[in-house]
Amino acid sequence: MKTIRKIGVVLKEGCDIEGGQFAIDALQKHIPMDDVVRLDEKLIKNQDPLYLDAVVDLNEHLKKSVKEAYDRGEFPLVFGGDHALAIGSITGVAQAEHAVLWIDAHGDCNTEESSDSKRIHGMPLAVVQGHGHPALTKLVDQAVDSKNILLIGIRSLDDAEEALMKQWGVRWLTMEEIRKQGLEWMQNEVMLFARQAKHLHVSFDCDSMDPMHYPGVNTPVRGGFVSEEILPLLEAVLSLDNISSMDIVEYNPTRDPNLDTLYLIQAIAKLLETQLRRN
Ligand SMILES: [Mn+2]
Repeated sequence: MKTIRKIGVVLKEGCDIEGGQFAIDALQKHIPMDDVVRLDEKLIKNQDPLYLDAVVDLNEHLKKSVKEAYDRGEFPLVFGGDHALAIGSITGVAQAEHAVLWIDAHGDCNTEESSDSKRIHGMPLAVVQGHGHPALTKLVDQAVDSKNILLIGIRSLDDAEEALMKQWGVRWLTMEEIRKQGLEWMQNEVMLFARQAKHLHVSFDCDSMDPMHYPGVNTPVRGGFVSEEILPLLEAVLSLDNISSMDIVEYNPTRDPNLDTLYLIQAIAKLLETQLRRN
């Protein structure tokens, strides 16, 4: 079986929301990390896009750490921290025909031009396709082909972002469609997509979940998944032998008083371990 390399990323500067910086400290009490990547404090300064230098530097380090693990035959499992870290977690593994399953309330396909907030955590999926600020796209050795991306759980897209996603040919399933067509339909669509991938990275944003049950996130959006819906899907996806890597992001422990979100993250990490053992 593949060894999992658990990498914690201390990062809130991609979203600039208080509390996210404590995610790894909180998670470490339940999930010991093999490696922790932190920001270079000297580089934290207000910029456009927000905290660009610090986020670039952190992703350079993360990319290296992920790539080293991957090249050793390990499975990089990255915890965070805001979603800007997916730039490093994906560029560290991406090869030709790499596919990405993106589970999120948001599209994360903004560029510094389309974004109103200028927060980099709304940009990582654009960056890994090779779009966006040159300081970010310079991390991309192998761009992910837009046709090899599927987003699910979507219920908050900016207009300009949606136009870009259409233009690039990215496919996404909104929460509205999922509710209308049913969970079985979603699972079939996801499995059709996941099975044809040569290599598959799974990016799990905790805000894909319903904040009524899982409040521990930076940018909650009403009407997400419950665990009974997402765990069976992940169980099926993570059992595929083309799974290369995963990240679990946007945990904010200061908004998780009963640790519901933390226990979900722990359950997903356990699930991955179980499924990799079977492979
Ligand atoms: Mn996200």
